[in-house]
Amino acid sequence: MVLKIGVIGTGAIGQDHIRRITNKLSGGKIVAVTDVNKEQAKAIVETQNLDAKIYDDGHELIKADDVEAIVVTSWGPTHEEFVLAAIEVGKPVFCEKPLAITAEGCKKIVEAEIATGKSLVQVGYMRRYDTGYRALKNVIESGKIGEPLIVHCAHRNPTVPDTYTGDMAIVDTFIHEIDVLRWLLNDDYVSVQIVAPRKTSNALEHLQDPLIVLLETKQGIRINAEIFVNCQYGYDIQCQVVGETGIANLPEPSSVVLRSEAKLSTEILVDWKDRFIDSYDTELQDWINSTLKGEVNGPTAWDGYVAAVTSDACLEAKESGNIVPISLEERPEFYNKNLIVVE
Ligand code: NAI
Ligand code: NAD
Ligand code: ISE
Repeated sequence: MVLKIGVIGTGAIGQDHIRRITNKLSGGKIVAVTDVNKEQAKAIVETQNLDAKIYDDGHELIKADDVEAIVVTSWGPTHEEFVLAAIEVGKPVFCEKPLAITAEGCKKIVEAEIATGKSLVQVGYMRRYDTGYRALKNVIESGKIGEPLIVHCAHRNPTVPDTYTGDMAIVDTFIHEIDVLRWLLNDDYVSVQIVAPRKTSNALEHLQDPLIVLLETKQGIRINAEIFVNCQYGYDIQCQVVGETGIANLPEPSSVVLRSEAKLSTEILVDWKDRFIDSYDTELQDWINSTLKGEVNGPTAWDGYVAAVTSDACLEAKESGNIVPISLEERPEFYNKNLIVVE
């Protein structure tokens, strides 16, 4: 069986997802695309030789009879309307992060999905599919380092475009840590504080970069995370868990160890596309497979909502400098069946 997919947003990641579904993965076929930049949508249809119709807008694509499932890869602020429209017609939807840019928007999606009684939404938090994060989770759960006490992490991008706003450090960048750390620790957050160190001279005028985020979890685990989006030297994701009896580090991406010119060195990646390339493949293959079975196996709309509640609190903490509480309601029963299993 082949899942007929429509893609909304043919920018950087939309094109990547189209290429992987078309050339690398099995069980999915791109039958429809749309983008506010129509030329860009046409270009991907041509270069990939897709047998796909180009729609004028996302809503027409969602309603099209031959579109069975939707991938939303347009800009973050547009996600909410497209996911709600897909739910309204009962079609499964894979939405890139963030699910919506506010907790209120995500809540509407959660309520609409529950009202249909069907699991329809998966959010693009691909780090849960990363072999490194999965290995780290297995170590924590094996008890080899005792109970986790502290987590040190860093999310570093070499540079960001001029369009990158101050809030994007949280809603676009740090949102990955927000999701993956609660999954890794099997915990939720209770408070956040954000402090600003000396600003790098490489950041644009409007941007405070880097930032240090201090999160506390329900179990009392303390997380300190650096967000540094103009670090220049590479795309670098670090995560170290300090436990009662040992320390566990996220594995570095594999790279040839080079002895040359009196140096022992390994390369550092520079692009997010390469760092998590395998995770995107695994994530979308899992989405296609589970969608064909009428299930959602990956991060749910509830996970998207929790990430947004947390990122709202982070934005407040960034603005005020205060310790901001994070309060969540109980997870609805509807989402208990979707808990991802790590092999
Ligand atoms: P992009 O700017 O390259 O692409 C977005 C595309 O969406 C553009 O082509 C734009 O014209 C189109 N678009 C915007 N609004 C639209 C609308 N209403 N209807 C149709 N098309 C519309 O951005 P990029 O980097 O591809 O990011 C897209 C999304 O993917 C964002 O939500 C971002 O957070 C997420 N993303 C996720 C990553 C991950 O690691 N999971 C990595 C990069 C992006
Ligand atoms: P992008 O700007 O390259 O692409 C976005 C595309 O959406 C653009 O082509 C734009 O024209 C189109 N678009 C915007 N509004 C639209 C609309 N209403 N209808 C149709 N098309 C519309 O951005 P990107 O880097 O591809 O990011 C897209 C999304 O993917 C973002 O939500 C981003 O957070 C997410 N993303 C996730 C990861 C990840 O690691 N999971 C990485 C990058 C981006
Ligand atoms: C981008 O949208 C991503 O999702 C990348 O993973 C992240 O590193 C980057 O900072 C975001 O802008």
